[in-house]
Amino acid sequence: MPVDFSGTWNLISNDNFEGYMTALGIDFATRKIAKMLKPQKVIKQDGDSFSIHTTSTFRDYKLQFKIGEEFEEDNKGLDNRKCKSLVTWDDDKLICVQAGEKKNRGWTHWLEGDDLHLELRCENQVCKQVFKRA
Ligand code: ECB
Repeated sequence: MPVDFSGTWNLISNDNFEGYMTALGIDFATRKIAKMLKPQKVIKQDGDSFSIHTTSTFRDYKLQFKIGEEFEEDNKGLDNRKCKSLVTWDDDKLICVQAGEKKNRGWTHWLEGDDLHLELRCENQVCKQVFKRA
């Protein structure tokens, strides 16, 4: 049985979000607002099908995908660039490669104890987020 990420998760730490957003070309004013946010993730996992809904007081972002099936991602409300994205398992880690204009773009989710971890990558920047169950 694979690990189950399902649940509602609240952000408790957010390391180098500023660097990640700068690598994505997010403007100064938007970065100042965005780095104050404490987003919540609602993850639904049903076999190989996932939905990850990231919500905040400023912007929301909803992603749906199936493991191993490449999809068009629009990053609407984030940097608005389109990517060809693919999510796969690497042991108990969920790995997304977001191929497009930005090199080395992607993310990894895993569970550690009771916490949900997320590494967000773009170019040479890595943002590390940790979430606890709501
Ligand atoms: C949606 C809450 C954050 C809103 C930030 C608003 C503006 C900043 C613009 C771009 C920054 C890039 C990403 C924001 C960081 C988190 C949003 C979702 C990141 C993501 O790809 O999550 C994955 C893995 O959980 C699922 O989409």
